[in-house]
Amino acid sequence: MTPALLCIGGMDSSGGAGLLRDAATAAEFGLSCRVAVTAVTAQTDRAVSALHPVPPEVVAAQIAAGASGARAVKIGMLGCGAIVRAVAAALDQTLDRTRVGVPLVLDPVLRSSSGRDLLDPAGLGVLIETLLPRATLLTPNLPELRALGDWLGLPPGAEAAAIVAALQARGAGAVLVKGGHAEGATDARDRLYLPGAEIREFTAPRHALALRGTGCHLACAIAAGLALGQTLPEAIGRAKASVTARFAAAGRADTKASFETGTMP
Ligand code: PXL
Repeated sequence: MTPALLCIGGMDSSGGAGLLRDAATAAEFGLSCRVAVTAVTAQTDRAVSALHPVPPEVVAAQIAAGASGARAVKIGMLGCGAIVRAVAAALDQTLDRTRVGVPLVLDPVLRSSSGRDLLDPAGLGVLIETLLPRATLLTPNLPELRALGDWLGLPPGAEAAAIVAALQARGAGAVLVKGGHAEGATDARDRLYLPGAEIREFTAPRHALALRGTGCHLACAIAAGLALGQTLPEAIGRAKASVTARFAAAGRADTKASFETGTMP
């Protein structure tokens, strides 16, 4: 039987991010994808025009139906505190009953790239209290890391390492800080903080092209690697390669499109 991944997150009507991106990533790694939809969004690359949360009990029912036998869990957009709570309770009930030690990758999605909040402020606190202690890996970008640090009461200019230490003191496992939002950076430099180990760096060339859903892709590809029994550094390395390949393919498509419309220099 094809091993399954359980992806918990939102539907992005444009198909750029969210669960459709997760499903494509799972397929690339030869896994089947079960989903628990937390919200339906209507969006383009420029704006989110509607956001409809799914009732928490329906989110919980999807997890109860899909978690059993899943080899790993990936969590993305959650929407609000009530859904975060329902997800934590449903994972507790279903996974603990069926299987101990299922890896969980938690992508703390706070905003769309177009700037709409995808988790309300209360939801962030509930995420820290209920889901963080279960996460094998947390994958914040720099703005998300800052928001987590603010919630934990760290000073505004706190170093990434200090915020990570505070998160690990609250029970987080490994933390992968994604450097794609660093100003002026020429590389996408991600740093893996494993408790009690040296920091490991993963570097990939930074692309001029802005592709939506990169965070979803990376977190889901890491979850896929863990589902297949890879170590965390191995899974991260392969996941970065998968994201880089998508950029390369999109770049080729972009070049082709501009050639076809006659705008090539
Ligand atoms: O990339 C973060 C993200 C995750 N999930 C959904 C989204 C987005 C960004 O737009 O729409 C559903």
